[in-house]
Amino acid sequence: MTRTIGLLVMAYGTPYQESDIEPYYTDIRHGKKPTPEEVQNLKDRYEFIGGMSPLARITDEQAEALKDRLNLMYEEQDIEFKVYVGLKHIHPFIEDAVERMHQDGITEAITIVLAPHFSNFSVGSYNKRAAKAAQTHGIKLTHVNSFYQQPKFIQYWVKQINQTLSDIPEAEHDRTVLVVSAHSLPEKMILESNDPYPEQLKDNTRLLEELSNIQHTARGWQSEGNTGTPWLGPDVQDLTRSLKAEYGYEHFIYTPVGFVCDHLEVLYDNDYECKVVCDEVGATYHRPPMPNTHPLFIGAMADEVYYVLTTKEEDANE
Ligand code: FEC
Repeated sequence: MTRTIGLLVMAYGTPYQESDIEPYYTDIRHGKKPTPEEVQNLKDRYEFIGGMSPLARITDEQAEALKDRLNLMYEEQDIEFKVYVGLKHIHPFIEDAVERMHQDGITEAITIVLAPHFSNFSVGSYNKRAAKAAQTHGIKLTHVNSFYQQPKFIQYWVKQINQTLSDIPEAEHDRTVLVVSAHSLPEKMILESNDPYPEQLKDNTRLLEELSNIQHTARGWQSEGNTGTPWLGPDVQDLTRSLKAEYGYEHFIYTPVGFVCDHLEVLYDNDYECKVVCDEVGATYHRPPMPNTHPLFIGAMADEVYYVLTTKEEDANE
């Protein structure tokens, strides 16, 4: 008999239309309404990237592609994955997705967040919500916590970095720097809880440095919020200015590896804000394509799911 495993794919979520922007922002702020100026500022950023974000569409495409890939991998074992998308800040919320799994008679599921690095405040908080909802329905959950170390994930970015480098004249490679970044988080939360997030970005950067043809790398944080408290730094824009001042780099290649697709934080924070700084300091801005549904990226997540499920079954058999 075919064994069915729920595949709960969790992601940040984005407004579907302009009228969703205020409630979405309020949800991000844990129920605290943003001011009209803050809402307008966010509306302007969405407007700048062409209206709404492509995130909703790409999240669904990534989830479908992952399900298809897993079903191929597990075909011979007579296991079928059924996919459910659950979002953090807009419908379908994580809890809605778990509810649908229950209605469909799912009793076991694997969860994955579309974010490669683990922080208690990002992936950890998605997992907690999923676990709480699953518990009420007696669904057994297994979590993928991070997948940045998966060889295919690293291969994806190495390939993109080398491709971008090949568009830069070889004589200028020594004056080219790779800026590897992830979403910033409030520093206090991270430092006080000994969170693995900064260490994982460091390790990710090391792997790219070792395996690609790049000669110079720097690590930075991006898209920080406005909470009046310090966030993890350096911010990629400040970093660009200081690298230019100290080393005189002429080319900046940005790889926001903490994100997995085209969305506001990349299309605005990198493609607009970092580009403005590059223009200002007289350097050339480069940003390789995001993973989206690239087979290496989907393969990396599928391999991590396979690894986690296999390890779990081995543990259960011991
Ligand atoms: O619509 C889109 O295309 C963009 C979606 C989007 C993604 C994303 C990823 C992460 N965030 C993380 C943490 C925070 C913290 C705050 C915060 C604020 C915002 C705002 C928008 C937004 N985030 Fe986000 N984030 C995305 C969108 N994020 C919009 C509100 C306006 C602004 O600050 O720009 C601060 C909350 C506060 O003000 O108190 C903290 C983390 C990630 C990466 C992991 C993940 O995807 O979950 C961490 C995509």
